[in-house]
Amino acid sequence: MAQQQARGAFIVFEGADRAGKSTQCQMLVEHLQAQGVAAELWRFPDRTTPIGKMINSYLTSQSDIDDAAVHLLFSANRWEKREELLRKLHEGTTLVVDRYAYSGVAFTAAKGLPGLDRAWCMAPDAGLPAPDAVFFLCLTVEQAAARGGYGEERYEKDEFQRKVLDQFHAMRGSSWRVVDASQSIDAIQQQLREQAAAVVARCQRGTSPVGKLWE
Ligand code: 2DT
Ligand code: MG
Repeated sequence: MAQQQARGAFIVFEGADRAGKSTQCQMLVEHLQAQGVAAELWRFPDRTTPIGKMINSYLTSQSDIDDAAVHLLFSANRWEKREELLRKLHEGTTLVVDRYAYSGVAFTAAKGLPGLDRAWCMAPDAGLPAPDAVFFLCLTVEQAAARGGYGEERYEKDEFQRKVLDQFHAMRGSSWRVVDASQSIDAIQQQLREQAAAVVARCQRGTSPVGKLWE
């Protein structure tokens, strides 16, 4: 059997808006770097690419795009980063990624549109690199609302967020670590660091090649 290469870990953060994903991602990356682990913070959508700019204009309601078409743009935004993502992992860099294909499926499927069911939503992401772990920051809509208002972007509404959460829960798989996001920032971070250390160590041993969605 061919010797597998040591590589970086691919860690995805998911969860509803206001669960603290961005704060926790940032803290985790800084912690890993301080430990001497090569690590980068990524996020999807990546609004800096030409496709990402179209997505940004949709999310900020500067443009309307057909629901199916915009779903494919979100997926294309991941595909266009695929090569760089794999290269970084194989160079040994751990990637901590704020949202990925699970958000893609959850947000479109939550619209409940005819023809755009979960299976349709999953199809365009099939074959993308699969994360080694998904950290799901779990917060109820009531707890999220108590943290103050949502922003101004499309999707940032209680009723819709509730449907998104239902979709996330329906997708939970074996690589998911569910973290209670109602705890203090430091308590959450402590748990994430322990979980991340195990995933990073496993990938450094070089025994687990990068998987593919939705296998
Ligand atoms: P933030 O930049 O605040 O995370 O908001 N979304 C995201 C989708 O609808 N499909 C996707 O594939 C992804 C990655 C979630 C981005 C918003 O875009 C939604 C919230
Ligand atoms: Mg947001």
